[in-house]
Amino acid sequence: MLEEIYGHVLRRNAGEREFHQAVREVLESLPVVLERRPELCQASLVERLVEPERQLMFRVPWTDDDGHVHVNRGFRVEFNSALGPYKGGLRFHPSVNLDIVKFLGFEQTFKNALTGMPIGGGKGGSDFDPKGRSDDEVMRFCQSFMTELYRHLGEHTDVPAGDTGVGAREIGYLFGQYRRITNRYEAGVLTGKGIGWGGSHARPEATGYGLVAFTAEMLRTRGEELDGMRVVVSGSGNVAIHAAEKAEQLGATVVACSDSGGCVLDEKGLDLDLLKQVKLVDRERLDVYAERRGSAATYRADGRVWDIPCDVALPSATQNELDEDAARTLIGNGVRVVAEGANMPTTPEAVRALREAGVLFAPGKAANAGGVATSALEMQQNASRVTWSFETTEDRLSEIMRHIHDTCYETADRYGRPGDYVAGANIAGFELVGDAMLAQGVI
Ligand code: NDP
Ligand code: 2IT
Repeated sequence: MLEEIYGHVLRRNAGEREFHQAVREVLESLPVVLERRPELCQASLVERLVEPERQLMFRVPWTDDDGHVHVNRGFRVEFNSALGPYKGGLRFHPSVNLDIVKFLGFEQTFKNALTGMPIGGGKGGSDFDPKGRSDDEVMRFCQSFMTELYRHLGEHTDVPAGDTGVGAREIGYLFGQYRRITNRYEAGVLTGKGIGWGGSHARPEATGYGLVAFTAEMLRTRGEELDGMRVVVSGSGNVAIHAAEKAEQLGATVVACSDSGGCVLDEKGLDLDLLKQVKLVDRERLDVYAERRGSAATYRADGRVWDIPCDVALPSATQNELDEDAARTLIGNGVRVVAEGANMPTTPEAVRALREAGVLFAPGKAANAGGVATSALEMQQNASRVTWSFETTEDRLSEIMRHIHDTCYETADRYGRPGDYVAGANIAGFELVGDAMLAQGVI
């Protein structure tokens, strides 16, 4: 039956390779659970689960600083609302298309379920490239994007946040336009807001911090800890930098990171203040980091970060960035843990190679769920019009990451796949969403 459903997904979503990949990976985990719980394949439940509830695609025209008009495409895929309002980020990157947004929305549905919080799954974005654009251009783009999207949003309907290319600056412009059009101060309609106007402490840090908390939990099952370990992250954006920061706080040395231009090796450990300044404030490339850092760091244009020996690898840039060849190099160099900060960064062949070599592997839908979980904490704070301290919020995040880890670990055990976090995450996420869909009837 699952093969038949997958065949239908291939035909109905022709050419959407990332979406196929994400669906296949989940379906491959399901035979054991459907055998034990046949009610979860009644009423075409799996067929409904792989079909988004709603897919929105719209034109986004905007004017650049020289007066030229550009036409981008906007997307929002509202994938599943069985557990709560659609929730998930917006990605602005030239590679964004319907395929990418659908794979992300599908993953988000299970990820959000694993947090144990009342949020459904969705994702959106645009093929707009913010690189090299002025703040004014980004603002005009965001305003045009929201002028269409606002009618589909609402704190009880659909609540976007950031993702690649969308951070506090973009969320500010998007929120301003939403407030202006609707004449409502509806703080809970977007998350990742600034701290002075409805944002949550620890939301910027949450995905990276949560990723490292999950990694530490995995190591604990083997009686090990991060202290003294050598870590490599890919990417140097929101997720990568905050993962590096938490890993350093726990006593690890983060020796390398990357961006779309190349990677940097810094044997004594990355200078995170400098990295934040270069990447998050100045919006510069990593060669600028290496230049300002002096002799401590080496920059490798087009270099592969996975060639640098490490105990822990945290792919935190983009989908399918860690392939089988990279996995074999990591294994050869003695890697102990690979935990996904990005969404689907490891190819299926690479995941197989890592698992066969006994490397602890954490799928993104579990390991990077700290970001969206803290978004849900932001929604809670907005609903009750309070702001918690950084410490309170981070404590809750740590508790949630422990809960997600234990859920995946115990579910994998319960279904005869001990230590298989991919199976654990997929099965636990499926049971949570599936049970709710079953209870709510054929919709
Ligand atoms: P940012 O935009 O802050 O940073 C992205 C980083 O990845 C940059 O260093 C960028 O390089 C690099 N990158 C992006 N696309 C590519 C590409 N095609 N090839 C090579 N490098 C690339 O994004 P985030 O850190 O927020 O997101 C990173 C990943 O984490 C994404 O997969 C996202 O979906 C996922 N994620 C994000 C969450 C969040 O809360 N922000 C939550 C959970 C997952 P450059 O600077 O050169 O562009
Ligand atoms: O992939 C993700 O989980 C995110 N980009 C965060 C989504 C959110 O709603 O905070």
